[in-house]
Amino acid sequence: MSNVHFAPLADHVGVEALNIDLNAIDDTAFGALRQAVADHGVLFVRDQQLTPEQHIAFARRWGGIDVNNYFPANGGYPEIAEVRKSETQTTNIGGGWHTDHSYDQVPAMGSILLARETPPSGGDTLFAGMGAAFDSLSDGLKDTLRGLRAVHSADHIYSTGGIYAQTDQAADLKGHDIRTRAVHPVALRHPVTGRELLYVNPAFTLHFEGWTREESLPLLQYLYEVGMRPEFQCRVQWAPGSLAIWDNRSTWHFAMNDYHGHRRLMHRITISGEPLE
Ligand SMILES: O=C(O)CCC(=O)C(=O)O
Ligand SMILES: [Fe+2]
Repeated sequence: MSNVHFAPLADHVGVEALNIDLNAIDDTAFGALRQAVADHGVLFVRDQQLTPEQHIAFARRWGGIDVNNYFPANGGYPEIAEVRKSETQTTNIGGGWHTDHSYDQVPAMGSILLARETPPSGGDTLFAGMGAAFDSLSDGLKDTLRGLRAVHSADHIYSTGGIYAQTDQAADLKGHDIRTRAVHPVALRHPVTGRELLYVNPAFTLHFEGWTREESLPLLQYLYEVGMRPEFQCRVQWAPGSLAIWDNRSTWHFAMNDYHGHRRLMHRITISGEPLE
């Protein structure tokens, strides 16, 4: 039995591991953390003292590392992406509901985000549980979704003509010429728990396969409204040394942008996933 203690963050998503030192956990405790992420979608831990090397070593326990193509790398550590906003910037990264890397053929399993500098207040991150969102749908709609696949891309976000190019994050981001397209099931079975999940997201999903965007939007908008219901969410409040690990298949997240005039710096390592079909 593992002696890691957990406290839920909300009814349907999120759990916090208490009194734990990620530099000193044995394989049993690590197994409990892995199970917690599978079961709750996001695991939150406070007060960690991790150097960049220790952050990378911890990430490698979870699996391979996917280097993000768009975010600036942290100095000497290509595995670590910087998610940052300065005192003078007004746009943040991740300030809309999304799941990371759904535009990849094999989307990342998850991300490990470590807070380095946080504003005096604000800058929380919201997470939403896509298992609970799927469960809440009618049997008829669930059956329809089981027969659908959706097309995902990041081009409208990160390319030269994309959303960030118009903002004060443009100079920090890279990969403007990369083109992405992936097709994934809309009702996904979680590879570990087998739980059914709603796998479309407002940022990267373009349309249902074989449907036009115009035909897809009404149903997508409905699914997004369900996914955004406050009852399926939890909220994480960061301080330097806080760390979150989330599962991109079973959760969405949203970085609040309510701290203008202050710096916020997060270090993110993205963990490789497995094919979704
Ligand atoms: O900064 C945050 O809280 C989250 C940003 C984000 O979307 C990400 O790191 O994937
Ligand atoms: Fe994100």
